[in-house]
Amino acid sequence: MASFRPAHRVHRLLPLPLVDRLEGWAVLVLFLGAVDQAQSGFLAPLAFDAGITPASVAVGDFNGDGRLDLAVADFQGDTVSVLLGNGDGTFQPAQYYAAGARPQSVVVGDFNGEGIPDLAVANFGDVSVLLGNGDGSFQDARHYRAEVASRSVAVGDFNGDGHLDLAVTNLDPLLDDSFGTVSVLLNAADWGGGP
Ligand SMILES: [Ca+2]
Ligand SMILES: [Ca+2]
Ligand SMILES: [Ca+2]
Repeated sequence: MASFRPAHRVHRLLPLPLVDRLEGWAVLVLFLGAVDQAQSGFLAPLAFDAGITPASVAVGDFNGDGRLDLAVADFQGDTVSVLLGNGDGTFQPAQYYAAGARPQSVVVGDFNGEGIPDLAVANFGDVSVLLGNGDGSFQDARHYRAEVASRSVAVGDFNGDGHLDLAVTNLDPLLDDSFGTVSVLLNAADWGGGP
């Protein structure tokens, strides 16, 4: 059974969310870059269904076709949805995967190191990891304790061992001693053969 090591605090920081939650939106809005010199800025947005309250979006090529795909954390749906890209700025209908309670943030990384992108999702009280299958689908979420309420998650190899780790912000509504922290979950590098 794979695991991240238990969370521990490394800094005391203001609990500013890295990603704002857009509660009430039922679609993911994508702004396309300008395609010629006459058009400055972004074109009009294209919208794709992405759950009840999409809160965070991340980018990766989940099915290995060379076209960028999207992963969206849905706060009220308790899911992460995956929209496979068509390569022209449009996306296929979302596929939904259970992520945890009240997911707020999603990042992409190859956590088990086999070359296929995976997802990490910050939920209310834990972080879930959904290993990618390489065809655009994902395995059942594995859950790792964080603090009371994780608002944002970031990925990086923080101890330089070649395995991607996670940093998770903690928003504690009870204002106890976990308030104002960011937790680091080091990758134990043992993911086994299944969830
Ligand atoms: Ca793709
Ligand atoms: Ca992987
Ligand atoms: Ca590491």
